[in-house]
Amino acid sequence: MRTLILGGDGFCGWPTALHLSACGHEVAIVDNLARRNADVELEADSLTPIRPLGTRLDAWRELTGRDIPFHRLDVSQDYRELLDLLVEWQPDAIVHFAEQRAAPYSMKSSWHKRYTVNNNVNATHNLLAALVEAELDTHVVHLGTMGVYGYGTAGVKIPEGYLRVRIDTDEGTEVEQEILYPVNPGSVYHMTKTQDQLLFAFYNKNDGLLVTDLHQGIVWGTQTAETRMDDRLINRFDYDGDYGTVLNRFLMQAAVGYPLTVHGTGGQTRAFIHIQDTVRCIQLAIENPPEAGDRVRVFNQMTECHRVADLAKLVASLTDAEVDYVENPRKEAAENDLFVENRQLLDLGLNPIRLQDDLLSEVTEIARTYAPRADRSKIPCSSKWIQHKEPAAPAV
Ligand code: NAD
Ligand code: USQ
Repeated sequence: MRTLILGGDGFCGWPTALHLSACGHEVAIVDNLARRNADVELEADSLTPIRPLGTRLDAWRELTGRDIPFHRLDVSQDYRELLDLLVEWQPDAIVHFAEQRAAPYSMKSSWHKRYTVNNNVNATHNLLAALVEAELDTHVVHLGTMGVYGYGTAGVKIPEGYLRVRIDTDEGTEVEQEILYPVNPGSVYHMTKTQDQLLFAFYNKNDGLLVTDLHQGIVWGTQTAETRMDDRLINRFDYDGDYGTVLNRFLMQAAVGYPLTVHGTGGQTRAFIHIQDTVRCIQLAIENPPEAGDRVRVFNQMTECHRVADLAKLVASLTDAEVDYVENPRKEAAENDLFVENRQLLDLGLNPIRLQDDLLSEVTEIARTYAPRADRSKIPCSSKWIQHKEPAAPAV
């Protein structure tokens, strides 16, 4: 299969490109290196020493004999180049990771809000418009987020994308329908993923585009079977206050002796998945495409739910780290329960890696090994959901 990876230099995209290449797919990468540029802007860096993309690709060719071409273009802006590439390369599947993915980064300022909306919504729309113009029936596999649903569940499992509802008609009868699960984003970033859903629904209805939207939980871990093959293939590990996600941050904080930064009471419950399972899920989605005429297919790509405070306690028990309950910079529920339906990927053959089984190796293999590269000043979360104005000076 010919598979194009948009955002193939990123945390999820790079190991996915290698995994699909190892599985025999003909793979090409598109990326504009925006994520590496954000590190320059934030004066932050991956905990792991990631190599330039050219070095990564040379190493993969040297180790496996497999070539992964790289096209540097901005999916949200370089429409003509994207269209030409699709017409020339005729991919069977496109995995779309090419979005700004950090909630705190998306809330830093009006510039960051506008950048995130322009980048994410236009990238998705350009891809869909280009597929129609190129007259391709390529399967689009998009990385969405569990955050489109919000994290409250009224005691029922969050279904995979669609909700069955009953509505009273004016005639006093009842009609039943399936609708997209009502959205409830908690950041500008998460909001762009809810906009993506509407774009997919429209292009699926109007043009019959084949789309699988993977509503993924928080990805933890670093390495996959392929990125472990050589130091030059190592995956990125974000730990800074904007891009670092909660569990990987706790692992790194434990390794450098920084008290674990639990926001508020840590009552927030979230869905998680290991990076090795991420690449496996994407393979399963690509190799089992929807049929022509199918509506947008939604899979909940997560394997387990945990409360943030419990994760902190678990990491502390493995490492002797201290736990610090800091003021929550976000506007989010102090506590929530979360129950998620994830049958479809399990039925396709996903065999999840459990957090309990792999957490310790992540601490020793990655967090402790690269701890000397850490910059402690980049750990605090400085992006606040509400920018408090200075109180007005008292009238005299
Ligand atoms: P990342 O920032 O590491 O990777 C995204 C890649 O896309 C980067 O290499 C970036 O340079 C590229 N990119 C961004 N905008 C682009 C554009 N306009 N044109 C071309 N390339 C562009 O993020 P990630 O963690 O790999 O996440 C990938 C996707 O998975 C995102 O869409 C994210 O929303 C989703 N996701 C991630 C997680 C997670 O925990 N990391 C969880 C759920 C969903
Ligand atoms: N949190 C802490 N301490 C920290 C960092 C975070 O308590 O040091 C808390 C946050 O307040 C939040 C929870 O942990 O309640 C998760 O935060 P996160 O930064 O790990 O995850 P989030 O912002 O939701 O975003 C990440 C990815 C995003 C993806 C999303 C999946 O960056 O791309 O879409 O996870 S989900 O959370 O399921 O929506």
